[in-house]
Amino acid sequence: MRYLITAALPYANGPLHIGHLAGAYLPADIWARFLRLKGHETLFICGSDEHGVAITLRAWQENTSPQAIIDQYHPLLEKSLREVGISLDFYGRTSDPLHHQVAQHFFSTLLTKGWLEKKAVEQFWDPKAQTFLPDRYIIGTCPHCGFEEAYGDQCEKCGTLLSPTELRDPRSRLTGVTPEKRLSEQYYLRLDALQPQVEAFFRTRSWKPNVYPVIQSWLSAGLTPRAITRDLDWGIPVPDLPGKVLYVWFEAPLGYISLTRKWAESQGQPTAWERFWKDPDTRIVHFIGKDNIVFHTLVFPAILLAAGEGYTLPHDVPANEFLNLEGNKLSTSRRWTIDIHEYIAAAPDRIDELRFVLTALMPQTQDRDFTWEEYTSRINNELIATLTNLIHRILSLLWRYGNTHLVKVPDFLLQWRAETAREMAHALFSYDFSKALNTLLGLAQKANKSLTEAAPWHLQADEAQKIVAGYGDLLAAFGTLLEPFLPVHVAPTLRRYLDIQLFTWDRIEDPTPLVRELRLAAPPQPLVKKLSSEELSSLREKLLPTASPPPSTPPPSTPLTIEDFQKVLLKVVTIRAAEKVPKADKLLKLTVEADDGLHTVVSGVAQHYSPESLIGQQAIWVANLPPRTLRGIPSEGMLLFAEGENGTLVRVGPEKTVPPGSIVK
Ligand code: B3M
Ligand code: ZN
Repeated sequence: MRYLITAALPYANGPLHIGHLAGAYLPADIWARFLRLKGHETLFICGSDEHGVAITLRAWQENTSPQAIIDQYHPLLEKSLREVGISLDFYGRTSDPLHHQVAQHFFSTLLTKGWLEKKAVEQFWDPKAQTFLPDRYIIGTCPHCGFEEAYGDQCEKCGTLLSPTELRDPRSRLTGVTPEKRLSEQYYLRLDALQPQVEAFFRTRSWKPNVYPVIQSWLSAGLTPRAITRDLDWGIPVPDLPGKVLYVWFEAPLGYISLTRKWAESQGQPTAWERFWKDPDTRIVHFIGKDNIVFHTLVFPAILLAAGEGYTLPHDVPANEFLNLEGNKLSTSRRWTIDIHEYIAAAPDRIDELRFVLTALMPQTQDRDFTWEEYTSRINNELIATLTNLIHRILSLLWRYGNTHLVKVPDFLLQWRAETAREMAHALFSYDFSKALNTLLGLAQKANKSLTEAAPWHLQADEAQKIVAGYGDLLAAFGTLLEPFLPVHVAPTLRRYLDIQLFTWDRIEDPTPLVRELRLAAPPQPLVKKLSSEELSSLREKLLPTASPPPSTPPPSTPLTIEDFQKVLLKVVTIRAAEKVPKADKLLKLTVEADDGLHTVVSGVAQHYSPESLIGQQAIWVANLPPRTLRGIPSEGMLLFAEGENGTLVRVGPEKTVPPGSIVK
C-alpha cells in the first residue's frame, strides 16, 4: 500500500502552538514514521495556508500588508515543524503560482460541468471601511447557543456553521459598526446536488468515533449550496470575475494536490504526483483538528467528485479534538499558549520530552488538558522512571561487562518484544497514539521487573554478562520502536550507543534475535535528564509569563438603568441533585429548587466542583433566561459563579440559608 499523509495547512498568520502540534502535526508525523518503518511508500506533505481572512484580518490589525504577514510566518512555521522533528517530505505554500493554477482549474472545471451557480446575495457592507465584509469579519450572537462572539461563518462555542445574516446583533470586526446589507454576486457550489455522491463516499469509509457523528449530522440535515467566492482583494482571483477571489476553504484543500505536484517537481519527476492522486492503490489520509472536519470529509470530497477527473478520495480523516492549557482554551490573541518556536528556544534539548507528553495527552477522541504538573510527572515518572532508566540500566550493565557481547536472547523476551510491536502497530493503525506509547511503556515495565528479579549483579561475571546481553536485544528493538515517538534525540542516540541501524517494524514483530553481537560505542549517559523544579519554573516563566490565564474581558461598562437591572430575575435556589454530563468534562447537570418547584440547570463547573460537593448548597439563579439545550439536556436559567484566581469558578450564594426561591434584589 502507498500512503499520502497530509497535516492541516497552518494559516501563515501566527506561530504554531502545542494545540496544533498535538492536534495534527504530531499524530501525522508518528504515523508517517511508522508507515515508513512498515515498509510502505509514504509521502508526507504540508504547507502554509496563505489566503483567507485569517491573513487579511491579521494584516489589518497590525497595520501592514497580507504579503508582509505571510512572509513573516511562512518561514517560522516550517522551521518550527522541522525542529520538533515533523518528518515532512515537502513543505510548500498556497501563494505558489502552481497552486493558483490548480485551484483556478478546479473552479473552471466545476463551472463547465454545471456544479456552480451564480446568485446575487445580500452581503454585509462596512460603511465605515467602505468594503464588503467576509463572513469571518462579522461577529454577533449565535442563534443556536447565544454565544455573543460567534463568527459569521461558524460559532466557535457550539460549532454550528452559520451564515452572517443569521447572527443576532452583527458587528464589523474591522470597525465595530453595524454593517449594512448590499447585493453582491457569488458562485455557489451545489453541495445539495452532490449529496448523493458524497453520501455514497461517506458509507464506504470507517470513521473515527469523534468524526462520524459530525458528518452524519450534516448529511442528515441535508447539504446546501455554499458560496465559494468572496469579495476580497487577497487570494486567488476568480477567473473572469474581477474583484473576487476563491473562498479559502475551496482552494486550501486543493493545496494537497498542488503541494504533491510541487514535491514531484522538486524530485525532478513532474508526473510522480499522479501515483498519489490517481492510483487507487494509494491511501490519502488527512490529519486535522476537529474544527476542520466538515471541510475535509464533505466539502473537499464533493469538489473532487464534482471535478470527475479521477482523483482519489480521502481514505481517512483522523481528526483530533482540542488540547487545553491549564484548564483554559488555548488562545493566541489572549496570549494563553505555549508556542512551539518559543518552547524550542527555551528547551532546545527537550524536544522529545514535549513529543512524549503531547502523545500521552493527545486529544484523540475528547478534549484534553496540558498542565505543567502533568508535563513534569510524565517526564520524570513515565519517560524516565519507566523507559529511559531501563535503557540506561541495561546499557550501563553491558558496559560494565565489556564492550562486545554475543547475544543469546531468552524466549520470553523475544515474545514480549514481538507482541509489543504487533500491539503497537494495531493501535497505530487505529490512530490510537497514546495507546501505542503505553504499550511500549508496558514492555519497559515488565522488562524492568524481570531484570530486577534476575539480579545479574549478584551473579558471577560471566553468568551475569550472559543475562545482560539477552536484554541487549530489547535495546536493539527500542532503537526502532521509539523512532516514531522520540526521533529527535532519544531513539537516534540509543542506536548510536549500540552501533545499530533502524530495523523494519516487521523485523521487530518477528520473535527471533535482532543481533548476534552488540558493541558499545561509548560509556552511556542517561538519555533524558530529570526535570528539576528549578528548571520547570524557569521554563514556565519563559513560556507562560502571566501567572494566571488572562481573565475573560469584562463587558463594557455601559451605564445601566435600574429598569435594565430589574429585567433580570435573580432567585436563591437550593441545589438538590448534581451529576456529571457524560462526554462533557466541563458540564454538570444540576437540579435546583426554587419557589415554584424543581428546575434543571446545566452548568460549566465540572472542573471546579464535584457533584457531591454542591448538593445541599444554595446559589444565585438567573430565573428568566430563555431555556436552551446543552448536550441534549434542556437547561433553564443559569447559576452565578465568580471568576477567581487562575480561572477557577467560585459559587455565589446567600450569606445564610434562605427559603428556596427568595428574590435577590
Ligand atoms: N488553515 C487551519 C485552521 O483552520 C486551516 C487548515 C486548512 S487545511 C486545508 O486552523
Ligand atoms: Zn453557538
